[in-house]
Amino acid sequence: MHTERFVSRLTRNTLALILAGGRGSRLKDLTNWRAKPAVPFGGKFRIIDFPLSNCINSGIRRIGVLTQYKAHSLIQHIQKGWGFLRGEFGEFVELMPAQQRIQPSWYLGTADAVYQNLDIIRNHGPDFVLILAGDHIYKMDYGPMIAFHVERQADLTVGCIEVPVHEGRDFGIVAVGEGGRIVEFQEKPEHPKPIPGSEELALASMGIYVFNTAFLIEQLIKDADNPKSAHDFGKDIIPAALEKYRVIAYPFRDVQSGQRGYWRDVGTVDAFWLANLELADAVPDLNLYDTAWPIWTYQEQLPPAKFIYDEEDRLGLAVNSMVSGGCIICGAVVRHSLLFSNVRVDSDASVTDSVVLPNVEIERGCRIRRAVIDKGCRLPAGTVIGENTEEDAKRYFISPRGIVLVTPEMLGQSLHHV
Ligand code: ADQ
Ligand code: ADP
Repeated sequence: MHTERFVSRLTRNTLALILAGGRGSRLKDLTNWRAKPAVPFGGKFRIIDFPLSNCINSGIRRIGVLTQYKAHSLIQHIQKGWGFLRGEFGEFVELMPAQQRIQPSWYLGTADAVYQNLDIIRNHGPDFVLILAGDHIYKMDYGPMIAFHVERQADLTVGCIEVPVHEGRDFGIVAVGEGGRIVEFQEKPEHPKPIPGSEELALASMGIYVFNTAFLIEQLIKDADNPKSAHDFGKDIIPAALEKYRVIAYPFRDVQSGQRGYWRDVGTVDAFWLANLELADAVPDLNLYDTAWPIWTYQEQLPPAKFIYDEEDRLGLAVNSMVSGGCIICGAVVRHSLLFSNVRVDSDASVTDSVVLPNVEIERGCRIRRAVIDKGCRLPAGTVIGENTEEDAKRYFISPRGIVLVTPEMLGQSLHHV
């Protein structure tokens, strides 16, 4: 067991870099105007709040966020919500936009995104660099992972999790040899190899890496000179390092239970819908009420949610649902749904199995089922969604699972009408 003091010395000497530049195109129109890490999640958070909170809760207070694609609302969120760290104690959340610092291009792959910030990394002078993706939902204490990295005398440690083998195609798949050493790494293989002895599972890279700083710098410089490289950690840097260096797999465990932890890529409309709705379960796998591992965010100061009768004495209520601040439900029924901030649901409307992002107005008599409604939509009185797929398909995006995604543009509405 590592002592707390040992771990805190390591986390203090770590710089976290959150890769937040990807579009997340499988989220379809939800990422037309914002980067995937900025997509709202869980009623009042955005996806990036999870890795950021993990850093803070792990005692890592030096954090760079690397942005690129449609970064406006991401930058705004971080500036408004994450400025509470104390610069005078060497703490910061710093934005690192793709800015053509070294070469006249935007970021190529993920390794290039880090390479282009090498001078900033050098200036901060950390012993370790922790590289994270900005687009996963999970709670993880990075301290034990960095301690593991040091104890195993690794050059690079890769956070790993078991996934069903048929999902392995979406990940970097790892084969582990003696002492946890990674002996094979295949980025998104056509035929993922199962873990020996368990045909159903494969070991996947979570895209979480601990590097010794000097080693990282050396590898990035070497990679930048390689014209054949896609400049990506999964495709290039890790496979190239396996033979000569100590690259170790770290098994991810839940902060509370010590079991295989909750870790979700909410990268598709279906996964996004499901992960949000699961939060409304009686005992969800992801506990947002855990005071030992709080998820921080920026939130507007809003009045409490309000549930009222309408003028005809119809009940306004929500069950098996989460309802955020600023919502008003008047004479309408919300079932098994998640309402983000400032959602209005008017008389005689019903919302079922749906995820409703902030500032949405659902007018009189609407019936909404199995839908994701994007920020700022106004659903005119009597709108019916989720009952007739053919009708819906003419205007909206329908996911493979039949979830209807509705954005202001699909409704022919301008963006900031609320
Ligand atoms: P992918 O899921 O394909 O694979 P990738 O597209 O490389 O992930 O993006 C990783 C992170 O970097 C995301 O948070 C994304 O937003 C961000 N990002 C992508 N391009 C960027 C750029 N040019 N600049 C800044 N940020 C950028 C990776 C690994 C796999 C691993 C999975 C785990 O390559 O091996 O299994 O993550 O999800
Ligand atoms: P979020 O929903 O992530 O909070 P916003 O609604 O503020 O973000 O939009 C993100 C960014 O994209 C903003 O700069 C916004 O002005 C821009 N944007 C969003 N939708 C459109 C659109 N339909 N046309 C042009 N710009 C848009």
